[in-house]
Amino acid sequence: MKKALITGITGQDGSYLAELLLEKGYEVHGIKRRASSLNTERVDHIYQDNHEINQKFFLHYGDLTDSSNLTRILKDVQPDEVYNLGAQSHVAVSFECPEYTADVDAMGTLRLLEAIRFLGLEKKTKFYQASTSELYGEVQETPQRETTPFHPRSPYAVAKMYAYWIVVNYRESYGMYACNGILFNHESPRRGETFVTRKITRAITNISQGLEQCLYLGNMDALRDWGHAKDYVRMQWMMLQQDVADDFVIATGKQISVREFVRMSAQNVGIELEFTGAGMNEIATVVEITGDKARGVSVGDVIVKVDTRYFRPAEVETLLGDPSKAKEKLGWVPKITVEEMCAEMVENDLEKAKRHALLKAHGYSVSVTKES
Ligand code: NDP
Ligand code: GDR
Repeated sequence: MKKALITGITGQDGSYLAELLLEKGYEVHGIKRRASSLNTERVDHIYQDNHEINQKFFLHYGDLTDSSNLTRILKDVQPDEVYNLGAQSHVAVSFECPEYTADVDAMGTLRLLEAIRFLGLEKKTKFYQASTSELYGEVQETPQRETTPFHPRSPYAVAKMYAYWIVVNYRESYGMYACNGILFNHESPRRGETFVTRKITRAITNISQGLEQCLYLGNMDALRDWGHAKDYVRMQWMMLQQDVADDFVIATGKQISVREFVRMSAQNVGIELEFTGAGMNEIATVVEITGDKARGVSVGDVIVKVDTRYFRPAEVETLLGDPSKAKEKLGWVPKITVEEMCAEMVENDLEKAKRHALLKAHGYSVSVTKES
């Protein structure tokens, strides 16, 4: 039975990857951080405690900033595969916490690689690094492929650039099976609430139920190549099943703007929006309502506005990936379109919003977190 160790198992990708590996018969170990409140919601459905027989799923307390902890976990687990998904993964937050982001995202990767080497596991343990399209930043070529030069535009992207190159370096220096998946944005109902797609689907569904009045966004012109996390974790596993380690771009090859994602989300609850104004003054007004999903809004309501607080000191305006290499060499193609993914996210958030609205209607106090 193969053993895998996943950092960031409590995150979006970590939870989908853990499910996939358990299905494939792996023993799955994950590193979770100590938090003052429970942070395992995304993996609670696959959690097994140590009283169960044939336990296949294990969680270890740990942190990418703690070398001794990482070394001890690797020594105990002796994994065949390590998936380094743990990170301070929010680009805007990295401008607020640049040093911490570098420590976790850049140094954390080095700590893991060094621990593998220190324990003499470099010929046994295969290593996957969660690299990112943010490396391309100020894009030098469209679409972006494995050979496109990097120009990172945030402390997050700069930290991930170090991680990318240290992975390549350990592969070249020590013959480690270590590879980078250069993943473009991928989302799901499990996406963190402060990333733009989930922020939009939560707010639109809350607004549709009368729980919120207005969604405030930053740069709605930003263009992204959005895929589904389930498709992307399949590729993370595939990358570690090859004879020779290599780096791959993982993307859909299509892009839409943040504005289009708002429009699409609203349409999924029967709201037709008209966008007027530009830049800081852009707004979206409800011009038509169909069906019975959006009971909390009326025609004429302004439900989207711009708040400059969400603008970033340096923006990545456009990202579009070319996944040809992954298709040709690994036979990987994404199965879920952005339209299908958006519909799934809206459906999931609409269920939650309806439950909240029902509780509110029966006199229970409901707090809807809006800050993101
Ligand atoms: P999430 O933000 O959902 O998950 C990040 C995970 O890292 C969480 O489990 C988090 O723990 C954990 N983590 C954060 N800080 C530390 C730390 N100091 N030590 C150990 N673990 C830590 O990210 P995603 O699942 O979306 O992304 C997975 C990886 O892929 C990340 O590295 C991200 O940068 C990268 N990536 C993501 C893309 C995307 O579009 N989703 C695209 C390209 C790359 P906790 O739950 O406690 O916060
Ligand atoms: P990104 O994702 O920065 O691409 O990083 P995010 O969803 O945060 O932003 C995408 C684009 O939307 C614009 N935007 C807003 N973003 C947020 N979060 N909140 C807003 O209110 C808002 N308004 C507009 C942003 O400016 C940006 O252009 C994600 C993360 O998962 C990284 O870890 C990963 O490496 C990259 O994707 C690929």
